[in-house]
Amino acid sequence: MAPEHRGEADPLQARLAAAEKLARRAGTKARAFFLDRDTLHPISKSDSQDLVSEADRGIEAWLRRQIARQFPLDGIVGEEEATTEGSSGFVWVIDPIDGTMPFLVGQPNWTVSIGLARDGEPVAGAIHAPMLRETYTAAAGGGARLNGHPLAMNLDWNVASTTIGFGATQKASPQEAGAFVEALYREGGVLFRVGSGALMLAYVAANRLAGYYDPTLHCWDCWAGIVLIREAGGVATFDGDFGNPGPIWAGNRQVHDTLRRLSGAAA
Ligand code: 2AM
Ligand code: CA
Repeated sequence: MAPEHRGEADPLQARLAAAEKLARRAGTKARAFFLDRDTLHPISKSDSQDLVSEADRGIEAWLRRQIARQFPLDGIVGEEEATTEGSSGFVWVIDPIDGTMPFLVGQPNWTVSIGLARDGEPVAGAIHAPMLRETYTAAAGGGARLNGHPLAMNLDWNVASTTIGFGATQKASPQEAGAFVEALYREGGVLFRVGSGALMLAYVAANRLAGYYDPTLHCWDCWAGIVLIREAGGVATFDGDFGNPGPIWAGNRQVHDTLRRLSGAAA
């Protein structure tokens, strides 16, 4: 065990437990902002639908303080602030509100997403949807859970079995987004979208969607969800990294491979 983890019974389990607790507490704070959202002052970041408010900023700052206090040697990558470098090998990958747009317009489909990397690999995650009263958790080798109940993905489904999540934003190429939707419908698929990539990944893990594709997702939107998918028996490939957004494909092996083909990705 690395010297910085000596004294921790199980460094990963300790962090998963903390991530779940922090996601719930952050969710309670976010819910209070949500119920009073008319008092917020959102501003746009990269485009008119890419928004941030004092709720996102305040909750990320609070999460960073809690993580730094409990795990001072860990790094932190988050949506609203610059990266904190660490030395433990663990990096927290956090989105205080995934789905700022649905949050601001009063939809319930937003989440707090807290993922963990160890030596660059996704190893744990907690996704909390306060308005849906759902908490998804997973740690490498420990399975995935929804409100404590184990999740196991349907391994027989194909893209025509039930709906497919698709998360293109204004950062996506209109031509490629259109071509993917056409290809999906030709294959017998039907499209689903809510404003939280983390929630759509959690829905795949919970067999509420057959798969998910997003051409330009950030690591904080998908890090926790990747662990959920893999621990529920599925496959997730993310071609971005901590510094750059990238495409993500998720589903059982068959659905994952079909979504890659339909999106024009190499096999
Ligand atoms: P965010 O709310 O944390 O910025 C899914 O494609 C991702 O895009 C989400 O995880 C969400 O991240 C962002 N998103 C959701 N709805 C959006 C919209 N209407 N415009 C731009 N980005 C959106
Ligand atoms: Ca966000």
